[in-house]
Amino acid sequence: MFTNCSLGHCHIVIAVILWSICVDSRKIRGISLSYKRFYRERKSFLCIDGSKMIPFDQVNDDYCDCMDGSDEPGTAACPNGRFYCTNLGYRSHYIPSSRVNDGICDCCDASDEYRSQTPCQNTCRNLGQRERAEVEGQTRVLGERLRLKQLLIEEGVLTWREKQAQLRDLQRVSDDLQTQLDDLRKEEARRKEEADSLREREIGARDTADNSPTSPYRPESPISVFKELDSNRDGSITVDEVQAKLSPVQDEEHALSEDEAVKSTIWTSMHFEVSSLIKGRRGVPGSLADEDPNIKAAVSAAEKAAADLKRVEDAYETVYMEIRDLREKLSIDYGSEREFLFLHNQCFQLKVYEYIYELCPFSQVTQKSASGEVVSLGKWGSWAGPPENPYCQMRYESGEPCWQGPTRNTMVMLICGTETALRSVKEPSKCQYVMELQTPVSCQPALRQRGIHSEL
Ligand code: MAN
Repeated sequence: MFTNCSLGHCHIVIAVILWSICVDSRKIRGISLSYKRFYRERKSFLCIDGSKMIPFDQVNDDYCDCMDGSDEPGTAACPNGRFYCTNLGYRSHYIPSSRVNDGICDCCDASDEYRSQTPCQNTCRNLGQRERAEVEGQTRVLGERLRLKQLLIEEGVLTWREKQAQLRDLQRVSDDLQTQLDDLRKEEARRKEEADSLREREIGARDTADNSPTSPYRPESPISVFKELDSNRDGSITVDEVQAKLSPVQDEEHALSEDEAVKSTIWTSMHFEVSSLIKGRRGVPGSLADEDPNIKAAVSAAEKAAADLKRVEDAYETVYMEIRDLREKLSIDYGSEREFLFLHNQCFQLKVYEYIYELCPFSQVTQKSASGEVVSLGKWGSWAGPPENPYCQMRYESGEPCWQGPTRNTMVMLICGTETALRSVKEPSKCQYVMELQTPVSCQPALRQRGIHSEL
């Protein structure tokens, strides 16, 4: 390079090169836009921590003056200095100043190797493009997962509403049946009453007929006849009493013989017995009264309504318990979304080595060995995530006791994914299991494109 030049000429060239290197290194490099204001060329420079004032030509002179290293952003002189890679087209970041001109390309815009022999290329554009494509892909996937999550939330809300509506319908049907049953029971009672009073009237009419003058020996009613015959009121009728009553005229010719008096007494008491039987029949279940087809129809209608009501009440109870169970398990009243409802009544399996693991959310976890033996790894316990997101972990507890160990427990971690599936099962310590259940309902709209910038 210097072969064709005179010595004086060479001196000038060398001086220019040295000066340009000096100026180059003094050029304020490695600072971000927001820090530029501290490095405006003036007579003096105030260290950014305010600890010291130095002449401005000591900035980037490869000698560390400020405690915070702020006077040497573009050199490796300060041990705590940091160099800002602007990296236009990609992500800006700081590197320790010690890496400046160390022969290794740290900044993708090559700004950290401004005086080294290493030929660094500016790769920021490519990196930025690649990362943007990646982020776009991830955003698309996340968008899809969030869309699925939304569908599951809607499905859950729908299921919940359906269950509530089912409960309301059952309540309504039960109320209607209760009213019907009440009416039928009233009708049954009315018909029985009617039948009873009809019988009363029949008996009354028969008694009147018995007492009529055309049948002098038929008493009006068994009790009154008895009373009349029992003249000494001792509660029994003797032949004498009957003879005295039925032959009032002291006429030997018409007086009853003893035999006639006995027959009459027997007849009276039989009449009394039969009448009492008829009277006692009133309202006795299984008695002749229930054979009345009118009453029988009313009884069976009421019985049918009672059976229907029982069926509906049982169904109501089942749905009511199911809702209560879901409400508690899913913590629906305490912030959980209904998206977890779709997990209810589903089971997920995964084979790991010789075991088939099965997770039935909100119910239980089991482990089936090759021999077919099924062991409980825990029953639904509670949500177990951290307070800020309790619904990202489930605890299943009190499974089968482990031989010479604790009872089996399982922790299920819910992770974001497109499909809902059991992704892994581990046993980090004996009989303590950890599962990963992947599902879109665990996706959060949190992934944000990290600060790629194309302008300063
Ligand atoms: C079975 C399985 C295992 C467990 C051992 C403990 O083999 O349940 O997961 O570690 O029992 O004895």
